[in-house]
Amino acid sequence: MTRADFRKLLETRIVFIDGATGTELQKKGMPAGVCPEKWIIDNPWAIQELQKDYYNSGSDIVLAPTFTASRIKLAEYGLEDKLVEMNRKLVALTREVAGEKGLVAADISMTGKQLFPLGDLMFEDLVDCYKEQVAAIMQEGVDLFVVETMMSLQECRAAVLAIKETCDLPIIVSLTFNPDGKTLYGTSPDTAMIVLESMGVDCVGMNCSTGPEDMVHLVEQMAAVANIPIIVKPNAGLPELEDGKTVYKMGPVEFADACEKLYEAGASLFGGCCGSTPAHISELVKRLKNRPQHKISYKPLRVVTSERMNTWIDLDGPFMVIGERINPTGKKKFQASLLEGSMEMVVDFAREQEEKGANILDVNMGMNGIDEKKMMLESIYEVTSAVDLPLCLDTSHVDVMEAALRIYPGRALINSISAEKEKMEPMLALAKKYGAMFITLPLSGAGLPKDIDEKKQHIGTVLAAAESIGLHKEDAVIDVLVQTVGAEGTAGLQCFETIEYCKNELDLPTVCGLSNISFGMPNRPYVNATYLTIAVSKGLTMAIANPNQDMLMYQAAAADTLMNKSGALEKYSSLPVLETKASAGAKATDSPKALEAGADLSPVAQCVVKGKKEQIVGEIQKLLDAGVEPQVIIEEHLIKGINVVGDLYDKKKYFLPQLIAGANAMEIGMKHIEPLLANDSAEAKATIVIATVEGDIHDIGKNLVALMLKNYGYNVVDLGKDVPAETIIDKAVELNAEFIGLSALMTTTMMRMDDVVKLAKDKGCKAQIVIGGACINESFKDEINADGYSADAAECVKLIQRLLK
Ligand code: THG
Repeated sequence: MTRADFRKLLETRIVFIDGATGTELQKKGMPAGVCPEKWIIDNPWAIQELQKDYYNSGSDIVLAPTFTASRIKLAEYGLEDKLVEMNRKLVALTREVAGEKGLVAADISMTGKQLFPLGDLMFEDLVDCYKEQVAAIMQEGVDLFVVETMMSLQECRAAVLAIKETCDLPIIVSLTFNPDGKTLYGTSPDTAMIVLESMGVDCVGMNCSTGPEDMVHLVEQMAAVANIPIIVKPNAGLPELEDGKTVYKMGPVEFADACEKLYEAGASLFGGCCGSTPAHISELVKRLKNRPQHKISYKPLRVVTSERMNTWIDLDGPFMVIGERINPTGKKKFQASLLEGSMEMVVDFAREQEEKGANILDVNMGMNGIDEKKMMLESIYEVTSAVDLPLCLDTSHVDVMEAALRIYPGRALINSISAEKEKMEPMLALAKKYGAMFITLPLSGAGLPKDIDEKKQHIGTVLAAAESIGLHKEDAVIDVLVQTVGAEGTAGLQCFETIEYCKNELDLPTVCGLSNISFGMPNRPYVNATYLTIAVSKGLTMAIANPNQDMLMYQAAAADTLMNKSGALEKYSSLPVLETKASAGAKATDSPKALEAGADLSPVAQCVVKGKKEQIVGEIQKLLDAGVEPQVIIEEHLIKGINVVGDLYDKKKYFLPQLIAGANAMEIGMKHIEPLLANDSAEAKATIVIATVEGDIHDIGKNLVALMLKNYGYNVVDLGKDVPAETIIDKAVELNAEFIGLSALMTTTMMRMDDVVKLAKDKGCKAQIVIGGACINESFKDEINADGYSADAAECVKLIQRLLK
């Protein structure tokens, strides 16, 4: 099936995909803990019976069960050498059932390994892993690809690139959202939609995680930014436990009722996930098949994103700043530190600019003596871990730009594309492939334009070339190309005219490198700020500038206020009061954002809050040198800091990356202090034996819990993942542990927790047992008679403290 055919099908009518595979195969006898792909191949009747039922229930598309047949996953069962053979067989089985009945989709999902920098899987290795599976599937042939149950937007991007670089089939991407409405990594539905539709994905949506009712507002968020259809594949309600089995109690009628609400919210393609059955699909088809398909009206996407934040570019909105500081030009100290390979200043600049109100951060690593590509990638990893802001990737080298766009986990702003033919075409092709916005520089190979007419001509050239390859006018931001007024008296006037032309005649946003205007002049801040004020009045959308200059930021906010832009007065009024009179270089007191992130804390605590692993040891040493007791440093500084991190995480101001960064910084601090405690009476508060239960190989959450508990002074013995009950209990008995901590991510392995509780009783193990994991809740804890449950690592610390009393 071509992408055009797929689009046409989805324009014509509501389309149906299949229901659950995993829970249905379990009913047919698939035991827990086996490699599902292997079991299916050994018992082909089971999947074929089920697939036939789905087609007969009205599914247009049925998934081949290639869900986890990637090299990384198969290697967990020692089956990686059988990858090609297994994928081909799984597709062939499905094609045999499909015949003329309907379409066959390949199914791709998570590998269970975390991407760098949180984990150690490199992006390109993940792309290659998916490519290998896609190529194997293509040997047999399918109609389309479904990338589903994805918890990470960046992993979705890797799968999409792998598919697009192997074939031209339609792609559906479906993510899993937590009850808070975000992915595990803090991505919102609208961000996921923006990033993936910009990359040319044909249909985006969600599956698993919750029942259908909880998906309604998530679908609405996607629909607000969607230029492509939305898929929903909800579970049949929330999982409940009955007689040791996970059950989904929502029946077909109730399920279809709820799916009607999802239709109203804007979904176009329907199916089911865990707990749904052919009967659910039947009822769904009966209910929705004659409903008219949604007409998707074009929504301009003038927006860039990180993994956790959208920044909309609004022609009439408040003036925006692209922070310029991550650029070695003219900064001797920064250059020296980059030459040494240090990323410390990059991270400091990123944090400082975010605090000072930048909306986007420019990253430029152009300087002699360093490997620009390598440093660009390192900077992106560091900056995207440290702050939430979207990035503007600033390089004139096509190869550096492509490397950067591949690993950037959002929708970037390309800086920049000029009308120079040899570079324009490959750069525009990158914008298209990676779904980026781009800054157009009205320059050609012949040098600076001599007048505004030549600028207009260059702008026209780039826009026409962009539109000819399917980019939209709304993907472009125009640089007005500021020259210094010190050398050319009309430099300011020329810019003002270009700004007005872009805004009023082209309806396009503008940007400029602000400080260029005053190059070579004395008292530059006055020229910059005055230029800015006039430019804002003419309609300049944003500038690349240093947000650490209060005069600039205050004057921009004042200009917005005087232009009566919406919200500007409130924003200006809420800026911190400056200590001295507003003058060049005056420093503002703490910005509201800084206060929020615990700016009133000690430097050591701040290092934890901000995840400053490079500085924490130095700050601790200062306290030690001043005679502060090690125990006091732990209690009054480190723990205070990690409490703030936990608190910000609870309030959804921090997400997983910041939580990990904080815990890691604290661990480094603790390691520095630990030797000094040796002779002290500071004994560990309690011993906790922790493990992921047998059959389950997920350990992200478990590792985080272990790290947090260690940081709070507990003696944590981590037995790893896939640990048999015997091993856990024997260890707890041997160490006379006060607690056992158990983790399980999958509904298929949660019952192993019950085994541990029972075995503890049998063996007279006195440890209190606390449990957690994606599928676990308070009622499951009661069901198996465990002693405690916590939803995340921060809560687990509180739970242990409570149980200790
Ligand atoms: N248009 C677009 N992109 C751009 C520019 C532009 N990117 C690069 C540049 N111009 C904007 N960025 C900078 C970065 C640093 C400086 C100026 C512009 C700078 N550096 C100081 C110096 O040279 O003395 C150091 C000052 C400091 O310590 O901050 O001024 O026009 N699309």
